Amino acid sequence: MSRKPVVLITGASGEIGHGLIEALSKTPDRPVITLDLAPLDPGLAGRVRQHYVGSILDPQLLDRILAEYEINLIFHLAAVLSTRGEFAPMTAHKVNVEGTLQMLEFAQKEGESHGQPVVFVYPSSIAAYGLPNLNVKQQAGKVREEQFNTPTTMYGCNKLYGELLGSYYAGHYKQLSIHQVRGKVDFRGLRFPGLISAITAPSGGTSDYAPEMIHAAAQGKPYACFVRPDTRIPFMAMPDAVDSLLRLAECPHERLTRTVYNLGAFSPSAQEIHDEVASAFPDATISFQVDERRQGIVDTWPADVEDSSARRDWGHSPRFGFREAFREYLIPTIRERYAALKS
Ligand code: AKB
Repeated sequence: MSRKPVVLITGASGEIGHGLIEALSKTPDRPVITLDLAPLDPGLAGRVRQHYVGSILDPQLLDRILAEYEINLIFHLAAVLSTRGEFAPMTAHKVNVEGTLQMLEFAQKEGESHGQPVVFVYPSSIAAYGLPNLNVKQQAGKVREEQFNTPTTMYGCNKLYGELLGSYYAGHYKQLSIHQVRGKVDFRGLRFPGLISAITAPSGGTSDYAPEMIHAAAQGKPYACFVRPDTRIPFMAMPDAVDSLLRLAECPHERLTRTVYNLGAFSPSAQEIHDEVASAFPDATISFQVDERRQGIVDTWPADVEDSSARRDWGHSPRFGFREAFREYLIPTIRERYAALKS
């Protein structure tokens, strides 16, 4: 009996999943199956072949999926983000590390069963960095992949280890075994900056102040930004994040020179984000009420990242800079969305 070839997305009900499902559904020759603890948004459910409500930590569920489908591409999006992870570090470890390990083992079994490497796309994060203090952050400029790999959050530690696990599965899995079982997982990681979507609002992250500020202003709600106005970290508009996932997934393996890539797009301060939002929504009430503990996390993340490897190897090329992201994507789409919800 032959299994059906599909793409698998874990954590599909989250922010990235939303955009990714929409993009993948435009190429019907690549059917998608999804897995998440939550049901899919009704607007997306019709775009996937099958949605499994369940956990990446449930081996029986993974076995069922393996029995039914032939999977050659996995987008492993399921994760507990940096703020939530500090309230529940054991849960973060379970989902982010044990869950990733289960999914890598799943990819290995899939690869062994159909004989082809399974491309495993893994969103990592700027949280994988840990700069020791603000002085070093200001001096560091654009941080390269191998610098400051000393994260201070549970999520950052989990993501960095997830990258290492992926490299292990890709290059050294069971290296002492007499039978050659290596090379069945083609692991590809991207260190995303903070992401901003016009369609969905994030939850559980520490870069959330940017999207929260815009979504609050568009709904006429007051917003207290929890970081200082001079805080600077890299951000990216969601369509560029989705585009980069697809580009990296499609890139021929021989063109890749690393297993994990930095991705940059724009790097505004919180004050610059405030100014852009306030000029689009002049009635917005935005204040700065610094939460020192969340500020402490953002201060360990780089102000900008060096992403020339991604640009050279697989053509990372974000469409939106700071002003375009706001003026051509975020503001018009968010306006339209909340106007439609009102009517
Ligand atoms: C978070 O804030 O935890 C995430 C991230 C930067 O990975 N958005």
